[in-house]
Amino acid sequence: MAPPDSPFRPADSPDVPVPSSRVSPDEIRGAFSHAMSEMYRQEVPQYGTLLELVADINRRTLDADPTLLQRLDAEGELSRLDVERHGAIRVGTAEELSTLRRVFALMGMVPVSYYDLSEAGVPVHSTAFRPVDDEALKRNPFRVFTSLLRLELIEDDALRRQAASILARRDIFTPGARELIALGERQGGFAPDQAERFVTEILETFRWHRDATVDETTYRALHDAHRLIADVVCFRGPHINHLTPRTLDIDAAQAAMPDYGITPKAVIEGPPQRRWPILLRQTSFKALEEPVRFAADAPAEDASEGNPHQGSHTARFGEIEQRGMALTPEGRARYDALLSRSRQAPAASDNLAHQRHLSQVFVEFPDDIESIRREGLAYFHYRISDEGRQRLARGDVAAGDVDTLVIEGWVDALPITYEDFLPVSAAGIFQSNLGDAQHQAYAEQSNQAAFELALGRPVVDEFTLYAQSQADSLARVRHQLGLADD
Ligand code: OOG
Ligand code: NI
Repeated sequence: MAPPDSPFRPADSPDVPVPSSRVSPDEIRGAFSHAMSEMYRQEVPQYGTLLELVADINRRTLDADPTLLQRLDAEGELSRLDVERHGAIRVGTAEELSTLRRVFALMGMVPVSYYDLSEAGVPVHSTAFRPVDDEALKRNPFRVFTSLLRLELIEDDALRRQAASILARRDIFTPGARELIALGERQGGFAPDQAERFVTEILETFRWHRDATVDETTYRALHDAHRLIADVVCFRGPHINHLTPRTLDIDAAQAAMPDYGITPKAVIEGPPQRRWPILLRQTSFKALEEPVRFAADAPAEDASEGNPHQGSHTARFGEIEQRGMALTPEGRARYDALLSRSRQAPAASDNLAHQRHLSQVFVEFPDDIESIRREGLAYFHYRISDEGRQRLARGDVAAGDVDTLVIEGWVDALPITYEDFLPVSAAGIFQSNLGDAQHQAYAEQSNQAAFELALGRPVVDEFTLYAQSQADSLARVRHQLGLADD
């Protein structure tokens, strides 16, 4: 049994015999996400301010829009709103990435999608670890955008070898974490006290360490190759670099940031404001300059400039996001085409002008829910409507395909929330933290096969997940209406 002060309740999952009081992965993920948020609040106080801002905006938005409140409630999204966030980390080796894959699996998170950031001049490729089934997403949709450094993109041979050997010497996991990972895998889960220790030990991997593992000369050399390379290679672990709460009105949040003492990046990434939000819109504040201490063997000539070991590093920032509906490949292709058309004009430096321009370009993307659904641009959950229930009780008989059922009012169609990321936006977020000087392009192609080899398994295709979730809901509703499959 759980000790009396344990935050975990044993899950009732008779399928896993050892230990009998297994904690569900959903609960571990929830506890981990909470612990990470508390740690980041201590490390980056502006993150706490951001949480307050988002809570204020969300409260105001829901007060002003009862329909939205009702819709989020119907979709089971109201309860997850306050705990919902994503984080991001960057790792240096295949072993680090594949061990994280095992860690996240114990929290019910799997790698979804492959993102190539090298096109945007950032020497990493990435995936997002997240829960995938509808129930787990409702409980806590915590996601971690996880990037692997592509050492092969460092041109200088000697520097590349040096970076590799520095990375080979570190272990980003505590011995306790390694033991617990193996134990959790052997048992197929954790007892409450083990789960608690697991969360505590894994948190250490994401902690900020102001002591760099390298001297200043090495840091400079790696930093000059790319600022991100220094961030990944020179520290003990992959410190969490941002945690992003979900706002219901990102335009209001962006506008309110200065009132809370936060300076946002110039423009909101992603699609424009719409009546029916699609995909993902994001904004961030710039990375903080934080003091670091370099390792002792700094070159002697630096000694004349006071303490040779002090320096600073900028990596950690804040971000907020607004999530809309998940698009089908067809919808996504239209989004990508419109976004790239919007980027042909010179970039606007203020957000209002940027949003005006985007909105003009995006008039071509339907903004009423029935057109979006009928044209197959987004994914939906189908549910029997209140009306449908009453008709069934009266003995009425439903017939027809899904469109007919929706039109005749038997079935409600609720858009499925987008749970993933957008590479162009991610590049914009990375870039806003790299300073304008670093806009290099990499000739190297994207390399999903190499990424998956490092990860130790293929990534899951996001479209397959949304399509399956939609198909499941449709099958369920047809069954409830006494109909054969579509
Ligand atoms: C990740 C940036 C991508 C997002 O929200 O698109 C990201 C990073 O800076 O490590 O988090
Ligand atoms: Ni992010």
